[in-house]
Order: sequence, then structure tokens, then C-alpha cells
Amino acid sequence: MTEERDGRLGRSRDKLVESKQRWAREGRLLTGRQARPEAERLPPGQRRVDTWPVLDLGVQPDIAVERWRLAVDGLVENPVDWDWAAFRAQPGFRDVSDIHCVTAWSRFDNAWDGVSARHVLEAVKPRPEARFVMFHGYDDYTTNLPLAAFADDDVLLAHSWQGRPLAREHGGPVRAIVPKLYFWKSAKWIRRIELIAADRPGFWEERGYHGHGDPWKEERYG
Ligand SMILES: Nc1nc2c(c(=O)[nH]1)N[C@H]1C(S)=C(S)[C@@H](COP(=O)(O)O)O[C@H]1N2
Ligand SMILES: [Mo]
Repeated sequence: MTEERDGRLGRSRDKLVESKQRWAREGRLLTGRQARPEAERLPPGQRRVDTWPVLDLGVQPDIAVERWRLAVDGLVENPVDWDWAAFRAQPGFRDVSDIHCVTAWSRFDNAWDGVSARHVLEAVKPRPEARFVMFHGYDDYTTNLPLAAFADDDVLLAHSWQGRPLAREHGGPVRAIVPKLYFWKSAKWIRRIELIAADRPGFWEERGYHGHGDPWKEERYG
């Protein structure tokens, strides 16, 4: 699995991965401060930006909607494998939220349109043993989160941002959006959502980043 992934992504991402792994080892950007009251919008150690930086592993998959699929499987009663028409036939969901990236930028007021995680879960019916979720991207990126975090009422699979189709560099046709966790948990170019019983680290989690990643608790590394 690792070999196949490394082969496909090539060496272009190696430098980026190395430097972000070093951040995790050195605890870079940790302030040691207490999180401020929830009423404040900027989590500790973050600064607000009005741009939208692009972060990826050096590969931006080009997935035409004609060949796009999304599988939701693993510990579910009713696995689904949606093509574009099936995905777009699901009830629409809109949410406005803030982005908090672990590299310390935050971007406020992003309007997302897509399909809510709650609807996805109603469709697949998780088995009682399901406790965690692994997102898989078309670039073979993975990231893990508790099923309870995926089931939050602001989580969605977004096809649009600010009313326009999500750009490829930001994960279009469809990416996950998990507003309450650092943005590395919001998998771009999502192709599979796997429900699992035991937690398992994803790409950055294997490289020193936190299993949960709550920006208000500054769960950057761990
Ligand atoms: N499939 C995939 N999803 C991904 C990534 C990636 O490399 N591949 N990078 C993550 C990281 S580290 C961040 S900060 C955000 C960046 O999203 P953006 O490029 O839209 O700002 O996507 C996350 N989701
Ligand atoms: Mo990131």
C-alpha cells in the first residue's frame, strides 16, 4: 500500500513531507497558551488570512465528473457507491464555517454546498462496531477521525464553495469539510469513506500529526 502510494505520487512531495514531519518533531507553532473563550473565532496560534492557500502532496488529481465515484463502505449495513448523478440526487446541504489549517492560517466565512455527513450516515446505516472513519482521496491521501466527529451537524461532502463549483486545486469535484477539526482532516478529491472499528492513522497522522486535531485544544501534533 505504502509502496504503491509513494510510486504514484512520485518524489515531488518529499521535501514538503519532510519539513512538515520536522514541525511535528519540533513542536513548531505550539504556543502553550490556553485556548481562548469559544466566543472568539481565532483558535490559539492561528492568524487570519483572506486568501485561500493550496496544500497538497504535489499531485492534484483531475477527476472528470463522468468518472467520479464515491464509495462509503466498511462497517455499514448498506454500502453505497455513488456516481455523480446519484451523489447530486441526494438532498442538498449548506453550511458556512471557518477553516483552521495546522500551518497557522485561518479563513473565515466559507459557504459550502454539498451533501451532509448525517445524510450519508442515514443512507449507509453504520453498524454498532463502527467507531472511526478513514477518508481516502484520489491522490491516495488518507486521514482518520472519530465517527462522532464525522457525524457532527456541520460536516459535509462539498461540491461548491461560495456558490461556485469547487476548484480542482481545492479538492473538486468533491471534498470533505470537517469545520471543527484542523483542515488536514478535510480530505480533498474524496473517493472513499471507510467506517472502521479501531482507530488507524492516516497520512499526516502517521507523520507526527494529531489523531483528533481540535484547533481549540491546539491538537497539532501527537
Ligand atoms: N486528498 C487530499 N486531501 C487533503 C490534502 C492532500 O494532500 N490530499 N491536504 C490536507 C491539508 S494538509 C490541508 S491544510 C488541506 C488544504 O486544503 P486547500 O488546499 O483547499 O487549502 O487539505 C487537506 N486535504
Ligand atoms: Mo495542512
